[in-house]
Amino acid sequence: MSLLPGVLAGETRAIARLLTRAEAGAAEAREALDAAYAAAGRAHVVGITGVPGSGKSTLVAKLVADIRRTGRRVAVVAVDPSSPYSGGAILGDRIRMAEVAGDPGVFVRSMATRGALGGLAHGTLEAVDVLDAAGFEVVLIETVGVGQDEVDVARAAHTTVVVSAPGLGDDIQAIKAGILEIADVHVVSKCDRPESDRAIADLRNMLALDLATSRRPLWRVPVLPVASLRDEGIGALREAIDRHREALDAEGGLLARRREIARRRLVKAGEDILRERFSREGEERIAALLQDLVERRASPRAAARALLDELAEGGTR
Ligand SMILES: Nc1nc2c(ncn2[C@@H]2O[C@H](COP(=O)(O)OP(=O)(O)OP(=O)(O)O)[C@@H](O)[C@H]2O)c(=O)[nH]1
Ligand SMILES: [Mg+2]
Repeated sequence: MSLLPGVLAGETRAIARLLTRAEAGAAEAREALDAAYAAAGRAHVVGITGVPGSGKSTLVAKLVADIRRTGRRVAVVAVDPSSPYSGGAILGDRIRMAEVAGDPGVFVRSMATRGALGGLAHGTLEAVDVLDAAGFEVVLIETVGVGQDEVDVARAAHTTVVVSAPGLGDDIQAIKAGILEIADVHVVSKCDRPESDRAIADLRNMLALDLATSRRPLWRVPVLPVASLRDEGIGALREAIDRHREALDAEGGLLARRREIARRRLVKAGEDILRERFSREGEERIAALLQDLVERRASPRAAARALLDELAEGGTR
């Protein structure tokens, strides 16, 4: 049975089922996901990233409640919902504690960190398509900014928020994680703590240096203090996120960003398809080619080419 009509009507159960099937890699989900992609494109996709334990989930729960107060429906996809080494809580718990529990205008989904075949970015963004198609006006993606895959997910958003906590080290952690430059909005979290002034000043200084070489003269990246546990700064963050979307619209940047996201997703999808086919159909052939490689009768590149040609002859899916 197709889940798509239910998804397009925004039915929570149909959405949850399609996401489960997609995550399990069910073949029958493929068509519905392709249709979801076609129906998507209206949501404002916002990436929330930062090092483990920086306060992302706590922030997201508050942000969701604030966005709801503007009347919009909002969905969250959390990748790596809780890293064991950070003391972070599972996002669902935070949401359950927040005032939005039980609200049908809120949908929260945690994704497994990584499928057996890789493809974190691909799967996450397909979940975003489903939620977008289901009529959620804002889709938040929480990712831990630690690896290239996670950064890729954050970059697939229209607006990327980078969260830094004060006092977790002398350097600004975002630099270490290599995510500073992808921020459209910076948040310094846990601003009830005394060290937060220093973190805010450091970030602002860095951005001032950065401004000289900025390729985005029309958008000034703000540094916003937030204290999620005290509900301070959340409204200002929501406004900055909305303003960023408006700025993108106004300067024609949204189309450029959509094209860039589309390009990256196309390449990622291609890589995923290849990886799947290698592991599903290529094992036997790989085993046969290994001896040629070991005995240097073929180079890895030549052998890979031969393998790809064979797989291409085998079908197109
Ligand atoms: N003092 C203070 N602590 C906070 C604040 N926000 C979050 N925390 C604490 O910081 C810790 C991590 O918070 P999370 O929201 O789970 O952080 P996270 O970035 O989602 O963590 P991971 O998902 O594991 O990467 C928890 O102990 C929170 O209670 C805040 O505004 N002030
Ligand atoms: Mg979290």
